[in-house]
Amino acid sequence: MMAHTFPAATGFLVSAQQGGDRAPGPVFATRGAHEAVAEALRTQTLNAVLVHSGSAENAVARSGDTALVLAGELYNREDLFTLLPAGADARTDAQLLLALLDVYDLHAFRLLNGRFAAAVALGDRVLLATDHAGSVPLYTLPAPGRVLAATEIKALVPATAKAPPSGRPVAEARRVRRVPGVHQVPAGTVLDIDVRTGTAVPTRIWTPPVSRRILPEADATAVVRETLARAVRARTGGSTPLVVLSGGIDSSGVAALAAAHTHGPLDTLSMGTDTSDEFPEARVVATHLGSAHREITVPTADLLGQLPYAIWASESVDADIIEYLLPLTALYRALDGPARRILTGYGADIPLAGMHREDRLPQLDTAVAFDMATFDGLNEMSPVLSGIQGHWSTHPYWDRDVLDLLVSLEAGLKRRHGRDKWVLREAMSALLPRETVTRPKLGVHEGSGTTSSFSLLLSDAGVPDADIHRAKSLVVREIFDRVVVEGLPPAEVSTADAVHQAAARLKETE
Ligand code: IOT
Ligand code: MG
Repeated sequence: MMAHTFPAATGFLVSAQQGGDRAPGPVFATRGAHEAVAEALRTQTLNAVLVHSGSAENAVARSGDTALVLAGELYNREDLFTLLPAGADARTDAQLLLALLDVYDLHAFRLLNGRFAAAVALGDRVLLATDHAGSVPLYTLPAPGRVLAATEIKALVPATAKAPPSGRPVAEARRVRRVPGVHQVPAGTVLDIDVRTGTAVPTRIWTPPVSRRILPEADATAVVRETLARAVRARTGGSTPLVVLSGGIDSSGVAALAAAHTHGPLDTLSMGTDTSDEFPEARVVATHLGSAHREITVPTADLLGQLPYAIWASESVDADIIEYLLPLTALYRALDGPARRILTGYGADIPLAGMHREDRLPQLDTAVAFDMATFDGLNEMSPVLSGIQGHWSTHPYWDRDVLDLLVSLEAGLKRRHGRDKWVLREAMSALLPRETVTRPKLGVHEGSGTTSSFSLLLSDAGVPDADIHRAKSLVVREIFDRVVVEGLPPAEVSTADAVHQAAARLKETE
């Protein structure tokens, strides 16, 4: 049961070297034990440090001249098994992937529905890949003779200081701010790297649907309910999960479906601040489902002080995304006690255009297409957010099948009968109270007062209203440079200092 409760590993640093055997000594924000492994292949050695919570050996697989490490987990194991010869040894997700690589080579990644990052040493090649959504971020520094890769930028920074940019450019990959030579492995892409030259060739293994499906109302709601139920079940594991619950339709839908697969009451948790909360709305759902419900109130001053933790964990430099992630970071940090498997409703608004409060169909589809073209690199789904407290989070709406389905539904099913996210609301209507099903969207950054409190902090520092958004970006980048690039512990970095620096910088450029 333990093995099914947590992935075998939740992060890694790997170094694939021709002939080498130097074990790297990394830092991670993800909490967990570290285990070093080394696999000597014919022409290269794969050294890795795994972050894990007890079963690191299950995150490594080796056969012949191939070795791999996997952080995270797969959700379509049963389907994948049917592709393997009878009796194949595929007890762990890492072994399953190894067996599939043997049959399909890098195209194995086209088959996977999961939340993972993987590094494979195979002959003279290194394959690096994440899941379709890049939901476990992966970074690389490929150089002739040595390829480095890690699930956190900060684990690669020491290597860039010692060996300045001998790294090779990576086609189609985003560079990391102020960390020379390091690139983020693009979502839905396998990088096939020649370890002798450091040259990377990308292959797309997933792309968001660009066409739209036409379905009768009843068929659309049935398929949404079934597909989401399967995604929730695959993520529920062997023990009672915890659902982070705002009382909106997204997280309430996940909670209702999780409750159906859980023996005994589900655990739910809501956060609020002293300025704002959604406690009454979440309580309605908790009562309806009979969950063991908890509320956490974070003082607003404390919340903004945790900005360095949100940026340290997510390694994101997008100020809007950080506003969504900050209240969740505060929630996870306040969740002490044993490590939990956490389900969220994060990401539902992207394929359903829930953030846009848009009732015109062309604009709605434009918003969906834009958001699906721009999510990569924002790291909003990163497991490190909860990983800093040792928890494992997973997001059923970004299950590959759920996402493919929701994106592809024609816009009129998303906005219908005067209601946003109609198809989801209707799909969940039998499982939830009427008031939850019809409740209007309130973003976590709004419900917790994060956006307004952050704005106020900047106005108080003398930033004019028109510059607030720019100032937020400056604050986020300033903190990123401290906690990611320079590697300072977040506890030693002050939001207030970053705010004053941003205000001063804006004055200079006036
Ligand atoms: P929102 O949808 O409000 O929250 C995301 C998830 O965080 C919820 O489903 C819930 O599981 C958890 N959550 C939110 N508020 C609370 C709370 N008070 N207590 C406990 N858990 C809570 C932003 C947003 O509105 O979040 N995220 C959007 C859009 C992302 C935009 N990104 C992009 N365009 N690339 C989303 O789709 O989730
Ligand atoms: Mg939501």
